[in-house]
Amino acid sequence: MEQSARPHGRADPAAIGSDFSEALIAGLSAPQKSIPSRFLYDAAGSALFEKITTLPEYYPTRTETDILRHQAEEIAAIVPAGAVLVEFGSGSSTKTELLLERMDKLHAYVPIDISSAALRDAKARIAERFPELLVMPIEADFAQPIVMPPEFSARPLFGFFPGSTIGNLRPVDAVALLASMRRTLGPDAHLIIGADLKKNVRRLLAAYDDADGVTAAFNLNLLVRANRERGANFKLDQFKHSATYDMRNGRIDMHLVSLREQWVDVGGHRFHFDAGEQIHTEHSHKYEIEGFHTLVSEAGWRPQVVWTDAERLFSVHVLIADV
Ligand code: AVJ
Repeated sequence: MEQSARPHGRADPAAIGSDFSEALIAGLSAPQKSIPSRFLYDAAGSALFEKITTLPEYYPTRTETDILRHQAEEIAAIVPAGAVLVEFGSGSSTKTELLLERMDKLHAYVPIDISSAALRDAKARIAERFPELLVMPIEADFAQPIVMPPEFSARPLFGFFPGSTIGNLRPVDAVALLASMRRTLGPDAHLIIGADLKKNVRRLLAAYDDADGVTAAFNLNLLVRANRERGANFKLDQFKHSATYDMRNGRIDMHLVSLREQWVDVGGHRFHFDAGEQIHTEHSHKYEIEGFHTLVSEAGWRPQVVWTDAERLFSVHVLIADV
């Protein structure tokens, strides 16, 4: 909200806090309780997610990184000289370096993230490693429309949206986001995007409910955060992590399950939980390549290339803006 009005400015921490407050109250007041998945990523949550990416069960990060490493040369060949690489939700920008290594004719790199700390660290590291490259971070929520710096408007823009983050959105919302990215990037744009693939259900469930309980801690951190930031009194041992696969919608659903009947206070509101009642916390959609192609087409993108790994666990697509 605030961020979109000032795409180059600082996000207002108070606005972000009240955003969490409002989302929490609204989400817990609905008949099906929920907390939006974007709130998983405070400092502690981001650190837990980084740990998830190294777990043996969590194949997406490692597999996508391997695909990008293998195809970096080919991707770089598609990017015209003088282009600008725009990354949506750049975080630590680790995967980006694999591409930047090959893109020696790139004019600028524009990482977009809501975390000013992540942007500062990424900018310092990348500027040091690629001294010729102009790095121009934008502190913003990529889910909001973003205005590119006008000096880039005549240049070919290359979007980069790895991590299968698109999978967190319901298909209608995914189409809306992809269409908004197309508007942000302009008429001659490309988009490199990662999408997790449908596979054996046991493998999927293990990736979202690992043996060490890191994903459980990542999910429960939402309640830790509500207690710390919003003065809530969730008892952490009275909720448990759950991950299930919804076959019909082709997605993993994460929930926090109340282990007994209880009341919880959150910022002056009281919420009742039945024993076994669930708070929905994340969707993670899995695609077939054809289905993903249909989805991107609805948002005005044309599939140009797709790469997968030998086990067909994950897919990386290059899309072109349709005229
Ligand atoms: C960061 C959205 C790709 O859906 O796999 C990891 C987040 N959730 N384990 C995903 C996540 C549980 C992740 N994404």
